[in-house]
Amino acid sequence: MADAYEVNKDRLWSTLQFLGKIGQDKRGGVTRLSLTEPDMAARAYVEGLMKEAGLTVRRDEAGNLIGRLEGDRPGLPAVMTGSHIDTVVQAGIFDGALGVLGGIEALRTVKERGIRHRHPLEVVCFTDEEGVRFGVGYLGSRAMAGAWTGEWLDAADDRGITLREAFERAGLDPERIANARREKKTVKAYVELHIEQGRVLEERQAPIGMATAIYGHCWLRVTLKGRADHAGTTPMALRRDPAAAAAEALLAAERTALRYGGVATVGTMSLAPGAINVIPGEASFTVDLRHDDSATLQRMKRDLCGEIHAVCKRRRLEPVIDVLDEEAPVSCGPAVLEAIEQSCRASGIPVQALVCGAGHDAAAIRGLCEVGMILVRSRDGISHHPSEWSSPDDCAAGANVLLNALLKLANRT
Ligand code: HGY
Ligand code: MN
Ligand code: MN
Repeated sequence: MADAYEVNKDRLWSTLQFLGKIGQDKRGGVTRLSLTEPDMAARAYVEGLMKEAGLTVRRDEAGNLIGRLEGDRPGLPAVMTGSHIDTVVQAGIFDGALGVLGGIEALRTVKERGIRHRHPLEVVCFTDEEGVRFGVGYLGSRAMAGAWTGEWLDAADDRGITLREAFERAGLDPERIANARREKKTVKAYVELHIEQGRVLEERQAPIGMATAIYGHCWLRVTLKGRADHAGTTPMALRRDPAAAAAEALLAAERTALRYGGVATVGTMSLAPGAINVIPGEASFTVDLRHDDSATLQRMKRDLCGEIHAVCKRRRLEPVIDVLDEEAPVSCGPAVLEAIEQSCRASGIPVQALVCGAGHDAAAIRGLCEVGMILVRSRDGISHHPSEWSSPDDCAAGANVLLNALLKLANRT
């Protein structure tokens, strides 16, 4: 086996640019929320690319697109790669897309070059990794790993469309999503290529990184109910103002993150009824808590909820705190780490180990097999933003490391 195979860099870059035009948002960036029309158009493009690459393609009950290349021993468990093409709002064009298109490019290169491999190779385009539309992420990867729960089907987006309806409109049967579950014996390992979305690699002047662990997250929706009233005639001492309480809660989230060395984000907030001269009756906001240690993440959640309740007691408000989504931190597996390290060395790329602050489908697939991640440098560390960017050279370098890591895993029993 050659030391280090290389993908077709220009072809990878042109597919990234083409996919990046699907779901362009007139406010800037791309918006391809899960199972919306732009997402479905992007899926059709990806399915066509998988077929063009000579892969057998199937869509599982969760809508995951799975491109497969049989190996010399079809009965062996698959070595899998993949990622997502759904995005956040006004996103960049690399988040998730690089992992799906880089995986297709890697398998296409194996096919074109007739490179032998024992285990089957698969590339997966997972359904709804981001969770932005319905408040629950990793839907496709969790379904594949057997962690699907039907409760999610009643989650609704901001137009009141439920996840159930969205699956039905996409031609999927909501009652059969759990059947996407795969047996552990059918998958050997999973390696995901993804942009770093942070600034560590740029600070180290390194094009490629290897994740050793992936942060866990806890998503909360907090609703504070007070009493709407007149902005002019209501004395400050008589107010039950949820907006002021929300401001205290936001600062409590920031303090909690700093106290535990994690991160906390309030990314959405709304006030009702929402008029300049009306004291709000209700404030609603979400909190995204993250840490690379499970027990610490739970302490962050417990502390913050306690502080919110204390603020509300003092201000005579009623808090409702819903846990929307939780995923524990995961460690990357030794066999995958070794394959990535060897693959970096074969390409003459220094190995840069780092913990991944962003969440990925790999965290859910850890329930199925060993996982690992190859990270590609992000310019200025920016992501979830239209100016998210990685260079053609770095993207190709990441896909080359992926290609050779997959082959190493697929040629060992
Ligand atoms: O939120 C995340 O870290 C990822 O983009 N889903
Ligand atoms: Mn993302
Ligand atoms: Mn992503």
